[in-house]
Amino acid sequence: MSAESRFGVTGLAVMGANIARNVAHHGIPVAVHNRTTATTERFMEEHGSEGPFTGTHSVDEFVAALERPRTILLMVKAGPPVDAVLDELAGHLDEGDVLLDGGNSHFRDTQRRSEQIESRGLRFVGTGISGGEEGALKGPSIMPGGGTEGYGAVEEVLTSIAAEVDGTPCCVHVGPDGAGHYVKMVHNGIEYADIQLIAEAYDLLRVGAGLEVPEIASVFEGWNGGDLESFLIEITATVLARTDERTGGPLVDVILDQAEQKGTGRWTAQDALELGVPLTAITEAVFARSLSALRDERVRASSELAGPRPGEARVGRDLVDDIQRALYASKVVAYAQGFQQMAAASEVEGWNLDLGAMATIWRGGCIIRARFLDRIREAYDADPHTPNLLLVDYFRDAVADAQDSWRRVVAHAVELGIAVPAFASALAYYDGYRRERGPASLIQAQRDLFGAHTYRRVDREGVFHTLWGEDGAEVEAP
Ligand code: NBP
Repeated sequence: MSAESRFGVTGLAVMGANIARNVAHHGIPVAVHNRTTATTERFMEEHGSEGPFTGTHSVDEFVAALERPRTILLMVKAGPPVDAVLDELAGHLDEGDVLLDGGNSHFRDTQRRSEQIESRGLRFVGTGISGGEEGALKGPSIMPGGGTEGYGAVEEVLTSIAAEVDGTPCCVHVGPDGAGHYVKMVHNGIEYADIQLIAEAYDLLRVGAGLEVPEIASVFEGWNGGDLESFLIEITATVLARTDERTGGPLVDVILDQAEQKGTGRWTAQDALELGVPLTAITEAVFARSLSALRDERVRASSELAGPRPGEARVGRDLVDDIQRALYASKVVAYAQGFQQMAAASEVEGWNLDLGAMATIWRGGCIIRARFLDRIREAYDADPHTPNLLLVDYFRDAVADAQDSWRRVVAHAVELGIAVPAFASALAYYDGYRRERGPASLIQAQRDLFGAHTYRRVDREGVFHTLWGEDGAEVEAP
């Protein structure tokens, strides 16, 4: 077999197959491979005529089909399969060849693999890819990490297959080793929060404002024409407008209310705990999915636990407008928290992440593409060290305008017994963040009393401990 393919893809399940097709649709010769050869044969039968593909049936054949330096994208199941495939391929490659992992790998695994692969003279590009099945085929948002030389070898292919917004490809070299997969992880975490906030808004519109499902679909369609314009708001309108053929009612009403998760939201929350970043909205979204999964318990609790006594629900446009503003303000908080987490990780890992560039490459191809990502990019262009997006004029003013509505919605939800964990925690974060002095002084005092953990004072330097049980004297701790 002659080495005529510029790019290789191994792993031809839905994501890998669509990325390989995307590459070929751009006229780039691509060699394809899959552990189970029948899958490769099926791929070639179905798509072989779409572009310059070479179907291969063994790792030897696959590697031989590639120009040097070889560039190979792995799109196999995250976890041990990635290590198995990397190990097998590395034994067939030459110095300077580049391996990309495009799956949802944990960034710590990517850091470990970078070291292992690079120590064998190869290059490793841990790459976050967002956009699902359709994005993979038509243009995803791509977040490559790893060293600059490895990225340099694949930049042309990656930027040509990425989504494009205003002539800018949604692909940028994010930073060293695991940075690409880290940013993809936070992206997914933000997606969890965004989806949860929309679910809460829907619940409020339905149970709180008393709207019918088709009316709610129209509300979301209207919201998509304004500041909330985004892929997720758009698809919410589409989903709510869909009728179930069997029952004739809204399809959403016959779908089981148990949300599943694959783990990237949980990883984001876990890492926020490690970093000490207050990532409340994403974490609440993860817990809300966990709660939804306890269906049997919820069904029992619904008949045994008392809720508020039915009062007068405030029906009408006022509440709908309030919910729109509350959703927007809560989204700003969720995004501000996610960007703060990336900034914190960048600092700890020494990645030097360009946060404005992250907002730029999420504008197209991916699930959280939204109008206001342009505003986030502008904020970081103006000040790359912005400590929190809530402090940027545009978002500060938008949240200030929305806050009365936001408070009414959360209060109303509490009165009506509608659970709005993400709306409420986003508001609690906002209120906590804007407090010059909060109640943590009491926590510090308690910790000092029961564990002699010491405290600092507002009026003097140093670390202090109070002899609580004795004479009450304060002593300076060493
Ligand atoms: P899957 O995650 O379902 O993985 C299936 C592929 O892995 C098949 O090609 C399979 O080969 C291969 N594989 C497995 Br399983 N074990 C292997 C092993 N030990 N050695 C070699 N190959 C092995 O595929 P997917 O749904 O296309 O997702 C691929 C990656 O992309 C995953 O990491 C996933 O999390 C990520 N993903 C991203 C998005 C997104 O929006 N970005 C969406 C969906 C998935 P076989 O055919 O021989 O079994």
